Amino acid sequence: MILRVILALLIAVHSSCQEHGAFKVFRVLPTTNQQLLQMIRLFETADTDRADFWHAPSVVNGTVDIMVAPEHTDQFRQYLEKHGYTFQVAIDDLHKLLIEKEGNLSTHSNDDAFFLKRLHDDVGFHSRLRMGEYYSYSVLSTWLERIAENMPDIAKLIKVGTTIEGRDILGLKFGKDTPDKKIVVIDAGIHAREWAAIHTASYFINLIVNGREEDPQIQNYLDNIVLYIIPVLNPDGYEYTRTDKTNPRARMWRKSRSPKACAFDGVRNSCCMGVDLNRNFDFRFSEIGASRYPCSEIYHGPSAFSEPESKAYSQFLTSLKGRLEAYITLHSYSQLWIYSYSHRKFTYAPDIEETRRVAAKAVQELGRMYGTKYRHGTGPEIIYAFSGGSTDWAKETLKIKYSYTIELRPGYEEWNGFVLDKNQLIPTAKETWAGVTVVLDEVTNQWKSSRVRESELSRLRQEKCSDRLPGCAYWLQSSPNICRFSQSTMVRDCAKTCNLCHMIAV
Ligand code: 0X9
Ligand code: ZN
Repeated sequence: MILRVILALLIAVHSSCQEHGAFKVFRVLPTTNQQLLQMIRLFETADTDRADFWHAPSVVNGTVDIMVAPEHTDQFRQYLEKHGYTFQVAIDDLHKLLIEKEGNLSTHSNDDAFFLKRLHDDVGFHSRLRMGEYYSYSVLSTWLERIAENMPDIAKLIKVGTTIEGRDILGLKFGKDTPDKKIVVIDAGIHAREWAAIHTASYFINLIVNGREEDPQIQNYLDNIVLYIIPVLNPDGYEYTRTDKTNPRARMWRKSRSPKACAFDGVRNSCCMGVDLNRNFDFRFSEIGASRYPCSEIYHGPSAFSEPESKAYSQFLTSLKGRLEAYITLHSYSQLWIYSYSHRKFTYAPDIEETRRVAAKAVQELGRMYGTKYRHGTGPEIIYAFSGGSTDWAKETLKIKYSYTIELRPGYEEWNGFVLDKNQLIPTAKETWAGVTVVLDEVTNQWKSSRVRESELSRLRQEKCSDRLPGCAYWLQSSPNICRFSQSTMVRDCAKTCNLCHMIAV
């Protein structure tokens, strides 16, 4: 009898393991050009449900990590062997690893209820969210709403748009807006599984809201720039990754949750949900490093800005055109500070020197905190080429001075990059903030010195402003429009009488 019970238990445990399955992560090393091209082709055509690439294949002898579903691991191994790949199994049981790493993190609805209660606590509003944890989108949204309600002098709630499943894409706008101030936008979570990025953006909000009184640097930003932070650009995808936090299929979801689309791949007609929103921007749409197959995790969607999330976001960024000085998007992982352009090697915007200078400084500053090593460069130079991303679109279309993609910890070679150790979450956010402040300081200081220059110029102009000829008052009386119609002559001869001091060359 006892034996039968044990046996039944063993079968139950075994089948429950089978259910979640032994998802494996293969580390593959393409050693020839042919193998690299084959991997790229697989990356662009593979069904995410079978083989989910954690990195795009980029160079010969560069490793590629691929998560493979339990029912396909044997077949995949045979495929690698048949084509002579060098490979190893980097993670033998991803489900088990997720339980170990994230199993006890607060991602449950009970915790949500606890935090929602706390955010609405009648004793008083608690703006401080405990960091080092992950929160549901509903907790994060309520938190943002409550900050805006309770601190209207420093933060305003903004709604960027609505997702395909009807969620509001929310963010906060910090700093008093005046038309001459420069704007910086920071976002995260365009890729659902990159939780460390969402945590980092939330950390920034927490820091600004709760640290501003002790930190003169933050106060300086609040006084001199307008800063938008949108912590989750793809909330549908994020919520999906939380549905079953130890099931790799859910937790490792990357795309949005748009309805199924189908395409014939030469063998069968495959239909899948979701679009990679960072392939859906109107920058060389679908040209490279993106896929036309809906089951691929880099599916670019039917057309540029076909998705409500990317469309709304592009409209939001466009509405800031002219004042938008920096745009930073947080991703994970690989420890990279990336700038434009991503579609081809050695292709830059005209202000590349300045872009590079600030990136180098940011990476240096970031590393000073814990010694974390970042590399900087354009995508194709340091990782891989792709098109349709938000920063390239913003750089080209909106002519933003500083447009950066940051790939957070851990480094490229880590074996479980999307599942960051819990104790690394806060350090990751802290060091990233140190890097980001380099960009914020540039924007703030440049604006301040341009204001000083402006006021110095206007003082000089007032000093120099006079009439060169004696008849100015008489001319103005007899032809009231003369200042406007003969402006350049009048700036030279009658600047004072015509009120044209601001046009004097100094
Ligand atoms: O591929 C992406 O969309 C981003 N990387 S991620 O691993 N987070 O998915 C951005 C890639 C950065 N830029 C280039 N590779 N050019
Ligand atoms: Zn990403």
